[in-house]
This record gives sequence, C-alpha cells and structure tokens, in this order.
Amino acid sequence: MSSEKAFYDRLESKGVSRRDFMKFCTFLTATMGLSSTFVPRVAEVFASPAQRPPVIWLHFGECTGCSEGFLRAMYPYVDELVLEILSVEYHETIMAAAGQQAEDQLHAALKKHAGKFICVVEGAIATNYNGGYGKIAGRSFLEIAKEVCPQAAATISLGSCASFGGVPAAAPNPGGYKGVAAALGIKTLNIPGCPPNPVNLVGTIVNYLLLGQLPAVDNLGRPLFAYGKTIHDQCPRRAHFENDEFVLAFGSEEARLGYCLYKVGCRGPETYNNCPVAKFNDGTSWPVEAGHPCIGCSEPDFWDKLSPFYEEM
Ligand code: FSX
Ligand code: SF4
Ligand code: F3S
Repeated sequence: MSSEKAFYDRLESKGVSRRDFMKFCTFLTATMGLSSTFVPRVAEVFASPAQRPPVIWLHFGECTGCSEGFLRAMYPYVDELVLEILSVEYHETIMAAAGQQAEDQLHAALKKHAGKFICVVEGAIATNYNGGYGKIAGRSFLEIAKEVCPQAAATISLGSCASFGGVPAAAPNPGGYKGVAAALGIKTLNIPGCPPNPVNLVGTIVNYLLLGQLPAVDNLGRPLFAYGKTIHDQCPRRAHFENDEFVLAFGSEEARLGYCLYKVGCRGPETYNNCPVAKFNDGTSWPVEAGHPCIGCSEPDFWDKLSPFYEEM
C-alpha cells in the first residue's frame, strides 16, 4: 500500500492527478479489449508492480521513430510508467553507456537473464552478404539477433521494419533486409506501423504482466486487440464512402468537408490497425482525421505493394 501511495505522490509531483492516471488506465483497458472491470487491475500493474521483467531492446535497420514515438509523443508520463514496470537492461537510444561499456552491459544482461527477458526489436535485419549491410560494434545485425532473440522468453517486433522488413526491405533491397521472424526463422509478436502506436506496445506489455501471457494474435503475429479490424471499418469518414462522397484533390471543398479519401489513395480498406480509435499524440489525431489518406504503413511490404501512394488502387 505504501509503495502505491509513493507512486501516486510521484505522479502528483509530475503534475499528473490520480484522475488523469485513471483516465489513461480506462483508455488502455478499452484498447486492450478488456471490460471496464479490469481498470483497477490495470492501474495496479503500474502502481504496485509485482515483478519487473528484464527487457533487452535492440535497434537494427530503421529510423528510430518507434522509440521516438514511444518516448516522446504519448501521455508525457507513460514512458516513465513503463520504464518503472520494466527493467530495461539495454536500449541504445536511452542508455548512458556507449562503446565497450554498452557492449559489456548487453552481455552481462544476457548472462544474467537468459530465458527470462523480453526482447523488443526495432528495425529490419540485413541477410545478404552474411548480414554485411548492417553492423553494430563490428558484428552484423544478423549475428546479434541470432545470439539474443533465441535466448528471450519472447521477442516483440516493434514497428513495420522489425515485423515485416518495412522501408529498409523496399525494392530493390540489395542488403536482403527482412523482418526479425523471417530473418531468424522464429516466431515474434508483431506490432507493425511506421511508426507503430505506442499504446499497442503498452497494451501488450500490460497484458503480459496482468494475465501472464502475451495477447492473442492473428496469422501475421499481430495482437488482435489492435489489429483485428481494418481502418476502413472504424473510420469516421465511412458514411461518405458509402454515399460516394469523395475527395478528388487536396485543398478542395470536398477535402474541407471531410469527405472520404479513397480516391486520393486511402488504403484504409486493406489495412488492419486501430488508429481511428487509439489515435496518436495523446489521442490528438491520426492520418485520416488530419486529412491524409492511410498509406497502409502497418501492412507487410506496404512500401512496394500499396504504392504508388496518392492514387486509387
Ligand atoms: Fe521502421 Fe522504427 Fe518506420 Fe521508423 O524504429 S517502422 S522506419 S517509423 O522507426 O522501425
Ligand atoms: Fe475508408 Fe479511407 Fe474513406 Fe476512411 S477515408 S472511409 S478508411 S477509404
Ligand atoms: Fe499508418 Fe494508416 Fe494508421 S498510414 S498510422 S495505418 S492510418
């Protein structure tokens, strides 16, 4: 109880009221597809964590937008909340160590937590030329991933690059970039999107801590709570689609009226993600709400298969 009080005091000192925090927990519980009776238990995961699973967070071929999205864009305190319920042992973007010290930390964490840590991977892995297209500290991404991922209790591929290859794997792909599962021949839980919505990672982790297992996934390894429906089926512009009310040019009267973006290239009908309900930046907006067609950033090979963008398919 006292640690719970200390938790709320800490939140308070950051300007976050208990009410704001409960609002976030309600939103997260709904996003996870759980009934509202779970809200107090979700709050408890943060307020009095029973365990702090070790996490090794790897970066390969990517833009780091996944970490940036996670650490900056969301409820300002959620990054800290998550870092409190996890024990992040290695994360190149946020760790103080560099060079040999960082390498030592990775190996110490591996030794200490083998079989027990969660591995989060951002970025795709180069597989041609013995992995020669991407290296850290003289070792290829492929070599590092082959060493680390099989020792993890579970591997979470965060972002479209780690999930399916993403932009690094776009044609002509001379480095032979692939997603983690394809590069290593292992199963991963995939949270695609370029960038992915941080709330879907938080939901996955909280599911793991609350229910002792990773959430149910579809045949592409994506959590059903987040990727069970298409953008199109959750889109507030859907009535315009049904009524044949389309934007034909950006900046037009139809665009101003918020008509459907299908004819300027919206890939909402073929894209599975929860952007219309989870939104980005603390629930502020998402691509279609901002007047931009969905480009299908969370689908496999979206850069090649769903382009040219801005054209009807
Ligand atoms: Fe890929 Fe993530 Fe796109 Fe970027 O790290 S999913 S390029 S937003 O950042 O991997
Ligand atoms: Fe579907 Fe896109 Fe139109 Fe929304 S804007 S209704 S997702 S086609
Ligand atoms: Fe990506 Fe489409 Fe959502 S482009 S961010 S999946 S609306």
